[in-house]
Amino acid sequence: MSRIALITGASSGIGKATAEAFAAIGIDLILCGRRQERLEELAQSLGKLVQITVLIFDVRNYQEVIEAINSLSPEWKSIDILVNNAGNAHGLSPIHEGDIADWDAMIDGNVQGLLYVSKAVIEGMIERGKGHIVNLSSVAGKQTYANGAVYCASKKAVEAISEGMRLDLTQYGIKVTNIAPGAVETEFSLVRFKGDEARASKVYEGFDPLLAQDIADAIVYAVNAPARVTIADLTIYASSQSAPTIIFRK
Ligand code: 8X3
Repeated sequence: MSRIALITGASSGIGKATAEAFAAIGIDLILCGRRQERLEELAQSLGKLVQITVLIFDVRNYQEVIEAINSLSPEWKSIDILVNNAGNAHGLSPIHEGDIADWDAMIDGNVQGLLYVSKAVIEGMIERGKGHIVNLSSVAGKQTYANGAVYCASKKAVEAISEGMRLDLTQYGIKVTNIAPGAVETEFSLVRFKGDEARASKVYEGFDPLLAQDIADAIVYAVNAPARVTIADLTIYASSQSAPTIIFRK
């Protein structure tokens, strides 16, 4: 019987790359997100390799989360791996110039959303006495940088939640892995800079940024580790990067 993984934010970036990497090793997928068309497209292409189901919901809305998870059949509810990938940065500005809507989006999406989905999935993992939760943090959760206080705070919260989950859930046979990527070239900067392509592409200029696939590879490593092994924490930088905002560019 193959494993089942639920991936949030599966329509693009690290979530999509993880779906592709999981499909390649035979893990059945529950693809979650808000962009139905993209998810259906991904489901169609990966459906040649594994069983797929698609759930459309916003992680920030607890009711939507619960209804979506409850709509799964008993077989699909038996989730082995939860990848809490959904999350974004919104804006990059000094704290006194921060936009309240940006703050809400980051705290609600990156922190509350992760908690809501986890709550909906953990119960079943405890009943089955097994499971693996992979939380996507960031190097921003390790080190705060100027103009990023709220995004960094949201990712520090993810770090704390990963630690807390591990403390509370290890006794039930549930592994918790926290992954902190550095500069990954995805839609991340485009979202942060509200569609400003010129500004977003500058972030990845003059060096080789990480690819979403690099992070997916690390996630595969964590979920394929032997039963006796928990990969607790991985921090992954681009090889030209030594801290969140220190990048050696050509
Ligand atoms: C993304 C990495 O350094 O832009 O989480 O915050 S960083």
